[in-house]
Amino acid sequence: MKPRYLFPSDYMADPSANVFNGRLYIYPSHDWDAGECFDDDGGHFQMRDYHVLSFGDVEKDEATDHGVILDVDQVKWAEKQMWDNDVVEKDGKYYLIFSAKGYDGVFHLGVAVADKPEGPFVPQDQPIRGSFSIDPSVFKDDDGQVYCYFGGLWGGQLQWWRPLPNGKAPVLGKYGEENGLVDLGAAPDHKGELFTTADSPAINSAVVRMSDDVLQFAEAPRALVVLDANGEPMKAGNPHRFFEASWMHKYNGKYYFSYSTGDSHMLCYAIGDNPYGPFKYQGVILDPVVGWTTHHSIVEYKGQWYLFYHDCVPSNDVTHLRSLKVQRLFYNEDGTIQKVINE
Ligand code: FUB
Repeated sequence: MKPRYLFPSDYMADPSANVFNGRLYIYPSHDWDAGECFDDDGGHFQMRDYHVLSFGDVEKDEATDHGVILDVDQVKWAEKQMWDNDVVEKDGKYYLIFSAKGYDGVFHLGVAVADKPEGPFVPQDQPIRGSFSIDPSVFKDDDGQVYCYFGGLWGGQLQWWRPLPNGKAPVLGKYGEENGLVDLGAAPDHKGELFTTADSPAINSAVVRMSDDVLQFAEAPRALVVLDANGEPMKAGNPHRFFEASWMHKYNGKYYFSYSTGDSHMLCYAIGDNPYGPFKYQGVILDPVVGWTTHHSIVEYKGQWYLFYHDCVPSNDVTHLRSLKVQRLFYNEDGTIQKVINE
């Protein structure tokens, strides 16, 4: 199968693919050019709403666009920048977990609930207590527990977080020890090593178990550690270190954490034995595509595994306007993922 653009009639990105009731649903970010100039913090990504797309045959069918499922004007706490989202089903309800910037200038995660995968989704009045940063991916394990993986550097503000010791309850607030957010002030130079040196441990993504009603964190977020080939936490100077776009899937009983390396533009993955890790780095799934960002999801549908991602070839606007793509994904016998070639 050649890589396939999934929705040529509009610009969308950050595809979170899920199979609900035997049908494939994609929850993307909805790109548009709001006239904001490009900056390294993603200030040009001024997305306002989410659509959901669905497919019977994802290799052949045109997307069914179910329309707007949530608009920033419906969300009391969110001012702007409706970035990546994902949906999980629990006990017959569908929970959209999304990232947006609040009136406090901080990215938080919110929840909106629906009776059907295509919505309508009704948002909660407040963000998740103690939530921060961007790019939530929600994963339901075989025992029914739901975990949220999230975080993004630079404009995604993950560098403001310092993980709390396990067991401390998160508290809503901008900064302070209670929720693990530390005010580091304005980043002096994002292209530096983010308040660390190349030999310091990389800044980790976050993982947290959700409450049974999927509306709150059930615990304080924990650091998700990716180990390098030496079994050491990956270093900040490693081009394969985490940056954003967390995704979790399970294959043959193992936990596969995949992510974007951001400024080095790769999709990479690591394997662990449980939802919290640690995860051992395995390799690159996708080399850099045309565009400033890379983002993805991995899902099995009708007996075939797929990689969903985006690039900027159709728009030729490498910063603002991204297009959704799909391609088949294969495993080797030892459980490693075969690199996907984008051509
Ligand atoms: O879509 C806005 C941001 O761009 C996402 O949150 C990042 O993962 C990157 O794709």
